[in-house]
Amino acid sequence: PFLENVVKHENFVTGKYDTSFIDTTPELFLFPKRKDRGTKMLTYIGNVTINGFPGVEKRKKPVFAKPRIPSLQNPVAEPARGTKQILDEKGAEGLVEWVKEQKSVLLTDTTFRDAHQSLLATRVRTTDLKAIAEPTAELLPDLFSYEMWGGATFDVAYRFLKEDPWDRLLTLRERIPNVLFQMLLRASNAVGYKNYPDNVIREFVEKSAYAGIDVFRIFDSLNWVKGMEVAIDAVRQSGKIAEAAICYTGDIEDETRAKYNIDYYKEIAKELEASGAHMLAIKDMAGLLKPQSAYRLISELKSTVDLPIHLHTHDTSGNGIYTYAKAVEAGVDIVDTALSTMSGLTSQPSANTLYYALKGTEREPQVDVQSLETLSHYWEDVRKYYTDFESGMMSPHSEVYKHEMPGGQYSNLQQQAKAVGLGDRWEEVKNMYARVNQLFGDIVKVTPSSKVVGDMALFMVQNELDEETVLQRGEKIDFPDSVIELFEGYLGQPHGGFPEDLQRVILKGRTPITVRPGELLDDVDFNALKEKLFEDLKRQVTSFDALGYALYPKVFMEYAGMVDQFGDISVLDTPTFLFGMRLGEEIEVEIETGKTLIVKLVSIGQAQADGTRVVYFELNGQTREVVIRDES
Ligand code: 3PY
Ligand code: ZN
Repeated sequence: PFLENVVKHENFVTGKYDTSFIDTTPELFLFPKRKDRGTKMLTYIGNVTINGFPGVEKRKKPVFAKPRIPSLQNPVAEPARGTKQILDEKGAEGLVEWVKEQKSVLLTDTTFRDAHQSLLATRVRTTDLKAIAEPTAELLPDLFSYEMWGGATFDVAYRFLKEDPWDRLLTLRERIPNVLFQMLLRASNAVGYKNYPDNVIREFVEKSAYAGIDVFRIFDSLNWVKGMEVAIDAVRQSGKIAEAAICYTGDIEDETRAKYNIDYYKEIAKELEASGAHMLAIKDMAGLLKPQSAYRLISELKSTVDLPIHLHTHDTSGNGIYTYAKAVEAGVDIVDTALSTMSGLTSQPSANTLYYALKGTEREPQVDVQSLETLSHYWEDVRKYYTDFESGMMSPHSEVYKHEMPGGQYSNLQQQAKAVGLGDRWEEVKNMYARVNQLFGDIVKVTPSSKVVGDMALFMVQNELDEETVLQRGEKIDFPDSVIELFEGYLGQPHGGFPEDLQRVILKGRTPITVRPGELLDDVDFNALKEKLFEDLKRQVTSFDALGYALYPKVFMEYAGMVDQFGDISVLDTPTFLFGMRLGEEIEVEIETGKTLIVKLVSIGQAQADGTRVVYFELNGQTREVVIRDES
């Protein structure tokens, strides 16, 4: 009877129990509180089957074809040596020399990071990356790097995928020993949306390097070099490659946008070279770099600095391949591409397509195009799991030259607009985004500054505000927090400063800072933090956990709570993770190497008066029931 009581207790069923549950209902606890791994997993599957997954339209689990995973030519052999070995043997400087000696244009593949950040709201799970990791290492050993971590993947892993981003890095590193791993680092904002103390940045870089990152692409969301110095130094200390990026905005060939002319870019390039960057990246996050401008920009930068140049763009306008072709002609060393079925639109241009564009020229990429096609088949299949996260953009979008929204922001802001009831005013929001940029003095827009512009655009559309009203009646307006922080100087300083009249009404008497925010923030005491986490989580705490908490305290604790409730659900296949199971379906779940559970969904009981349902499974042939609250 006691057992009956506990498992049917509402807080127990819904997982809303903690140790206070024991104190407040001691009578229920005549047996160990913890559910076993199997039951936890069945609870997750039962719950998602009945209640669905956030952001996924609730429907019966579709039937997906098994993704086409190429079999390894030689499963026991190491994949061919690649750039990782060059770095490990010759160090950062040696690798830079090697890059300079290459005649062919080198490629970075972004499929594991920016491609899905830009097409699928960053939702691709580690299990789908892991399944194709070894074939990728074997089939694409000639690439410069795989961009596979950082940017939004870090918080999305904890927040939405309920998995540990560090596990992803370690897991992929184990399977891909031959090609450089690259990440996107938002300088003093790390992989977050605000400035962190310097010691958090240093600790983050050190642990990321330790876990497997080789190339750190470092950018500041206002192109403020001062804000990048700590990160560049930390990367140099770690022996890895500091690839400092200039974010590209405006149009160097457009005289009406003189603020961001060629001299602006050349100046920053020189500053970055002087600050110790090993390589220079042009980060064209919105895809604004037009072909002729690319030719001029790369040519002039090549004669301005002695660093390899790595170009990143998004294919939003449809001009991506043409832009790369012109950049290649001008001598760019490396370009970012994605496998064809994960390319185009807000993602990177297609590697497969670029190969054919350059075939037969002296800069033809050293890559086996058949391998690109084979791997693209896998992604064509896997992408179908994530349809609910597609942006809905179906064709090239040349309007990007007007609104200048980064590829990774487009679908996000659209979601945000829907969430605040502005879904049917999306055209106005895009237009307002461009107007806010001008109101802010024409700033660089990339995470997190782009988010501030987006927040302000939504705020103005929602409150029917225009520029004049903001300036004239701003003293009485409560601006969004992110806008206040930007104008206080907590994201750094924009080129040319903030427009003073606007800054005055936003800050309402507060004094903005002009120093590096990191100079004002207290260091985090990581030892104390680990002790606190040890107390709270009641388990061993790693340096990775401590960093997860330091960057995203609330998100990290929610993630830890989920693991406590459901166990490690990263082991579930993606269709099951997003849709649960069909009646009568049987799946296999490898919960650890060599240990597989066979799960069958047998039936789902009627809703009870208390709003719960009993879900009947077979787990390795044994009947198991879990009680799930039906939220509908
Ligand atoms: C990020 O910071 O996540 C970006 O991809 C910016 O372009
Ligand atoms: Zn990008």
